Amino acid sequence: MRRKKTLSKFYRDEILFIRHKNNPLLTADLWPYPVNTVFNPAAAEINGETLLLARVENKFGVSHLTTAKSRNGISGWRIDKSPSIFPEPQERPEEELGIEDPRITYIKELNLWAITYTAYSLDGPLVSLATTKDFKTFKKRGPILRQIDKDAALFPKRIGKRWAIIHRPYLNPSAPAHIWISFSPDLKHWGDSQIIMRARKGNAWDGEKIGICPEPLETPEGWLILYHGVRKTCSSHIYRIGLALLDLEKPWKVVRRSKDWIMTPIAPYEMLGDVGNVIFPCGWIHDKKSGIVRLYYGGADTCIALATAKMSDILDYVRKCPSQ
Ligand code: BMA
Repeated sequence: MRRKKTLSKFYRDEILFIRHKNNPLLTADLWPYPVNTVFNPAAAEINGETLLLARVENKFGVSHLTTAKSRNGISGWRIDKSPSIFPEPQERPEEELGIEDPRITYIKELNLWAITYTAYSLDGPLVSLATTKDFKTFKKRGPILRQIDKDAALFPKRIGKRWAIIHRPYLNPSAPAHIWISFSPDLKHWGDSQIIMRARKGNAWDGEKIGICPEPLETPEGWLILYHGVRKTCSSHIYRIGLALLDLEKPWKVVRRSKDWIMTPIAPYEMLGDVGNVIFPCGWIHDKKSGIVRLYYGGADTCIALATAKMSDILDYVRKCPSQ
């Protein structure tokens, strides 16, 4: 492994993604207004800058989404003085308990950014969609999947004639939860749903439930997806991440899936916080010039951190993962 001595401490899980020495990049005390925690950000590149859409939890316990921008994606963050997307329970009862965990997909055909996020209703989580052309004004399009569901990310282009989304419904709260795919002719009506990846059983790192992290990335090898896997322990849960590759034309077919996790909570800011032992990425940016993938994630439901890897190393790794 090539690693400069000047970087931060080496963590035993750093086979691919290396944590940035400035971690955590963003915390509640940097926010321009009083908040409890900032975490699980989606990411986009806009006008040559990195934009994060962070989940921000207020001191009551309800979350909204706020943008932060930086020229290099590491430092010099300019955080919006007020929330970008906030719950509006009067008009949208599904947002009563807040909005959480966004994922951003740029849809070239429509020349807009699509943001899928969890709308927390009194009866559980739903997947809602908002769109924007500039991250200044947002159009909320309401819940798009009808059942209790979360961890959804859209593909950036049609698969055949239809749009596709990866998501994680809760069909049985006492059974493991799996990753599904659904299709739509218009981004509004979704169907043809099927399970594409199951939580593994028992003590596996991804034995309890799994969900997609950021949006799928198109690569020559297939759709690259990062997913979080949850293991239930006697005292709590551990949120780790793994990789999978989906067939380019038939993304309901998993071609490769990592057997082991590729990153586990091990840094202090991932182990200690409001919910310890959690890494939860919702955004990544592939810089095609340098070949580097910047992964933005929440640490312990408390802060925002960055880890980087070379796309060529990620593809080398996933190519060697077991075929499915
Ligand atoms: C999940 C989501 C995430 C959170 C994680 C760990 O179910 O709610 O937002 O980071 O739990 O608490």
